[in-house]
Amino acid sequence: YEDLDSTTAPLPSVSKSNIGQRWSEITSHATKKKVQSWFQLPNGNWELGRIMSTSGTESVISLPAGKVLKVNSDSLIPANPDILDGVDDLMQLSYLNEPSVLFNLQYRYNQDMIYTKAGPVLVAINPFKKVPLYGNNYIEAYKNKSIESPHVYAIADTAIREMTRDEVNQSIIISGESGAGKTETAKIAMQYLAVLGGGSGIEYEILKTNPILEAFGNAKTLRNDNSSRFGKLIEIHFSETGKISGAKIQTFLLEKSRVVQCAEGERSYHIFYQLCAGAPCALREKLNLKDVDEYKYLNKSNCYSIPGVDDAEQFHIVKEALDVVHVSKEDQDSVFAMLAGVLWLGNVSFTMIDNENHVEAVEDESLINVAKLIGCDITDLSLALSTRKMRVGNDNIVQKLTLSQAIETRDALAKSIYACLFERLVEQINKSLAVGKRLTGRSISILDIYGFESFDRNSFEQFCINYANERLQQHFNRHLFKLEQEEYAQDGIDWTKVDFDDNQDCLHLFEKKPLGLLSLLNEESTFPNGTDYTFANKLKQHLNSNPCFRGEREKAFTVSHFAGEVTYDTTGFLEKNRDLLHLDSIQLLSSSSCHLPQAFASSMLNQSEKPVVGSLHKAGGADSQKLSVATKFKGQLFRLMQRLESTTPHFIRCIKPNNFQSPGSYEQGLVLQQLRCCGVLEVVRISRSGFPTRMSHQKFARRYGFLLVENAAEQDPLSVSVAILHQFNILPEMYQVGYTKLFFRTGQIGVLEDTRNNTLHGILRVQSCFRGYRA
Ligand code: AOV
Ligand code: MG
Repeated sequence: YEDLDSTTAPLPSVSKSNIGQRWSEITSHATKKKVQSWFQLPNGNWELGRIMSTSGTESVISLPAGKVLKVNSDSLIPANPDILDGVDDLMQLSYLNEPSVLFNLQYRYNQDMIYTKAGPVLVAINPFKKVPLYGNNYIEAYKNKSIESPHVYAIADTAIREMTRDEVNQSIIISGESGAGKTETAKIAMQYLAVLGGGSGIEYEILKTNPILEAFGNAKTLRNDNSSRFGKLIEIHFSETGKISGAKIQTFLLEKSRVVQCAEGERSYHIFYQLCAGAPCALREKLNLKDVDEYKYLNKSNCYSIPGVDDAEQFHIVKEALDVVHVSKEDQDSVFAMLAGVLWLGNVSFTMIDNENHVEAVEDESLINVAKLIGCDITDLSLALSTRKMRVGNDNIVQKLTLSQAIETRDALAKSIYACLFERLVEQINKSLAVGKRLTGRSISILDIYGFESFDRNSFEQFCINYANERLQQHFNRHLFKLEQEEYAQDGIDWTKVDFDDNQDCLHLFEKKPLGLLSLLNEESTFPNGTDYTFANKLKQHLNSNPCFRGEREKAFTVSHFAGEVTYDTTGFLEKNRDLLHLDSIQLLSSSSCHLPQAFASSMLNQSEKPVVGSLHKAGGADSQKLSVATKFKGQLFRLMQRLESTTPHFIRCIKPNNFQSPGSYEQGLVLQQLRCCGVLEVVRISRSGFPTRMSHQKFARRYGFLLVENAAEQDPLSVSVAILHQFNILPEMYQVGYTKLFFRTGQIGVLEDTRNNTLHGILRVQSCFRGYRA
């Protein structure tokens, strides 16, 4: 520790536990040079100070604004020399501790440098304002490599290069909490790919899918004004010549419940507000459109607009985008009719017809409009909403519904229509993006799902969203920690294992059979007498010994997720998991004179494992053949992970610097919590003390063997490799020789590449001189 100001100072593996010990060793020396150090204020923030003196275990530190404090030396954490302020890769920090990383990111953030590398991972901090980092000039610069600073463009560029070089499909995996910037980042990556792979025109269509999917699948939540309520994987295909040849979008579990209700201060899907604000007169009349506050599905949450967003203008953008992806005007009109139908459905009310609580639908403007918009007979509609046909023994009977049953039936119909509409749009978009093209070539997939969520009240939707995030975190861990370290072990490399927070226990809690959260939920959902209450009790009974689980009072339970604890309220879990639409409603849709409702009905019938056409519901109503929502979602996630496993991943971690969606505010505690839970520091630590570059002995010998002074033609690749390393005096700590490969620390292979290039140039020069001489 002689030269603390040197950039090559102490070596990597500083863990939280040995910082203190190390620091007390050096403080006596440090005082002579008034070394900088981090001091934690009572509010948890860190401040940079200078150590004035140290005696025994105490140090005197001077902080900004003239404050001088006497503190315990062990509470001080070493800071990096000024020369390292704002490095663009955290790997370059001499001291890799939490305050230094926080400060480095903040230093850059304050100058609108929102991107920083953390070894192989790109960290992106949401600026919540326009930053001048995008557009064609920047794209050009990253393409020509005339800019080196970290950027989404650089990640996209690497993905294209590696796809071409290695002939392996690539993925760009974007994660982070709700509102951290995943969707924006995904769009920025798409923009780069579109410019570099553009030419056929299909890239324009691909970009236009964004406003459509956001209108139908995003909504304002308390965390994010444009929160994705579905997961999305877009696979962009390239031809041999590197041009985009088509694309395919896969979506995951749309939050249906939002169609019929959302929390105070939140909105339903953007498209509803856009339609009401932007529809031209003729369309308004045809759909009998009212203002948003007249629709019950929209007016309960007391939130109609989003600051800075013009819904009417957005409506035109969406319509134009629909044109671009070849949704015909007639199809667009049917889509809008379905949307208006859903809104009017919410206004359908019921009246009591006997003293057993049975109801029938009120035949008012709402009911008439719904029947017209979805193309059904008004009596059929009324019956479908207030009665249920059932089979008891050999008899068909008609049961009248109570008020709550009728409301449930009405809302289930609205949710199903919307979900089918969303699926149908994605299908149509996919047709347009793949038309006449074979999607078999190389591809780059971009994954943008809903981020980790924790509200005051968390329900089934958060449960699914957070489960998906656990799966994704596992994928991240596997690639950056497990596989990396397994590769060292397999090749016999001398390596001290780096620990990381494995989330396997939490995933087990969800997935274990038969006693895991998902299994127990499914089991309870199939019991006719199961309720949210019995479900909660069952969880407590079977899972209380699991360290990731805690039973709470009443119907609640808490899960320790990798990103923090979340308490879930089981109200509505079973109903949402069953997601039943009664056969009466499906039959209603298939009786429609319009093609969309008919198509929805047949797709709903296809979703059941066995066809239920013609068969009537058993008493009790549960259609046991249908897969539960949780089961379907789990299957989708497994297939997604499998697909991602066959690609080379590039990870982007989005970070939310404050909870107010406001520019310029950087809350250290909030940032730190996100860095911690996704293991950013550990990734840097592994990359720095590890050997990120590797090459097989054969490849290495072939590439650099000609540089050897002594002829090595006869030797085996391993001996040639070792001879090269010796000839170029590569320091022993900079590489490791494995059984099959050589492993290098960061930057080492660059030195050899330079030598190789210089030598090759030299040879070429000599050759051309020689040719000139002969001529
Ligand atoms: P998310 O996708 O991570 O949340 P978004 O990508 O929707 O978050 O970002 C939220 C908001 O942050 C955006 O609407 C922008 O206002 C702002 N923002 C994000 N990235 C940038 C950027 N690079 N430049 C400027 N503004 C940005 V969620 O979908 O809720 O998990 O489910
Ligand atoms: Mg999003």
